[in-house]
Amino acid sequence: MGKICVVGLGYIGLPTAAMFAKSGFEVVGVDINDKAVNLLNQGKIHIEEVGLGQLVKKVVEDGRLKSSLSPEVADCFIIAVPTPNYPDHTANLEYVKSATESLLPYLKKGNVVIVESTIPPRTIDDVVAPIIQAEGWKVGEEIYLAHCPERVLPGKILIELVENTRIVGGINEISAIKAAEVYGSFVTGDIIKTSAVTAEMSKLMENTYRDVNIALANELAKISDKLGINALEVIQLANRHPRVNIHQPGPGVGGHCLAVDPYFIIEKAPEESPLITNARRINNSMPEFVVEHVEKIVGKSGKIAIFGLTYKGNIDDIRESPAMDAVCLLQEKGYELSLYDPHVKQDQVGFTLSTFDEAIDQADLILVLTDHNEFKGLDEVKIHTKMRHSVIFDTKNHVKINSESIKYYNYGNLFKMGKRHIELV
Ligand code: SAJ
Repeated sequence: MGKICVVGLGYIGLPTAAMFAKSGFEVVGVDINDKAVNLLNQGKIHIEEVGLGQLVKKVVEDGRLKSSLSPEVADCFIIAVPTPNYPDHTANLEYVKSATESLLPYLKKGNVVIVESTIPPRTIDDVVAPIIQAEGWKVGEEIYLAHCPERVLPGKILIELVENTRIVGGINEISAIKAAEVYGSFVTGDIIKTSAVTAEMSKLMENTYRDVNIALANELAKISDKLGINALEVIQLANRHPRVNIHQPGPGVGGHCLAVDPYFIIEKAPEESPLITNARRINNSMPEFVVEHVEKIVGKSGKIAIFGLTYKGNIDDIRESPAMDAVCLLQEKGYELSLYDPHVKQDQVGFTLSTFDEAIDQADLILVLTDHNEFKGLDEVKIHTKMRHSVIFDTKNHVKINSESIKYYNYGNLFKMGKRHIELV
């Protein structure tokens, strides 16, 4: 076993570092966040992930994982830093570049350098390799370079890191072989070797596939609203075909993957990607679509209880959340809003959060924007007694309502909304 240096100790880098340590490597984790580094050296973690706390504690106590503000000489370097996007949606590669530069003083012949960060196609060839070459190294001969994207789901990271198929894209064949050997230490899923650019593109296309399919479902919701069709029933029926899988419509697409990655393709080939571009437009238009329907229900003013702010159910992540966009639009229009999200902490948002009781008190509408488990069965008696109007608009088709006197809308019956369903009191 050798030594691995992991640069970037976030949601991907830290679990990856810990898994390598568990499988016998000596691992040094590097981050610019000194608080995170100090915590880790005490065997504690700065992020939430199932099972990660125990694992890190063990490998730190065993002396196999330590953390530092700067890299060290190692056999393999893994870069797992964020790739945020600029306001025009193009990829900001500054962290990837500076992480690569930070390794240069420590590189030695035979090292393997792996980039796990999500990057636009050709970044390994056009951005990362030239930085290493400029130091005088022959990339692919003296230093092996590869892109190995991650594809794990938060909450299941430690399991998926081991079991998922891993794509290993080398700048040349020998680089792919060397990088695949590294992952072979703990990955039980298939490890598939390819070129760096193919690996870059396949990672982006996984999330783009999902984004485009969700856009199709959202477009169906809009069409069905116009034509008086139950979109949810259409999806159910069409999906009985053995080769059809229409996704679910909703208030839009959020998170740091689906709402970001397709733009990395668009920036490289804008003329050739009208479908991907339009899918992004459609999904981005959904908060506005939701707000138009809120207006149809409550009219120009009223109190709206927002249920759910995160980008998807049962997590605490509000990055790129369409729910937050809908909240801003409703606020601009002057509605009184109360926000209820049992997974979000007050310091995460600039708005005041409410309890369930406070949120529904004298509300004219419950607007469900996230499918948290807590929203599945709501207290119908309280809805009756506390709300001014017992109406729910469930953009995730998630809430189960039994009482017939609660008016319930989802994307299956939008067309039943009249111009105005509630008389103002
Ligand atoms: N959504 C819908 N309709 C659907 C499915 C999802 O509107 O039918 C929405 C969700 O509400 C959410 C957004 O899409 O706002 C994204 O959620 P998600 O669960 O599809 O994906 P992420 O962003 O949490 O994680 C994805 C995963 N990629 C795929 O499933 C192809 C994950 O495996 C990747 O590791 C992750 O992106 C990543 O890091 O790239």
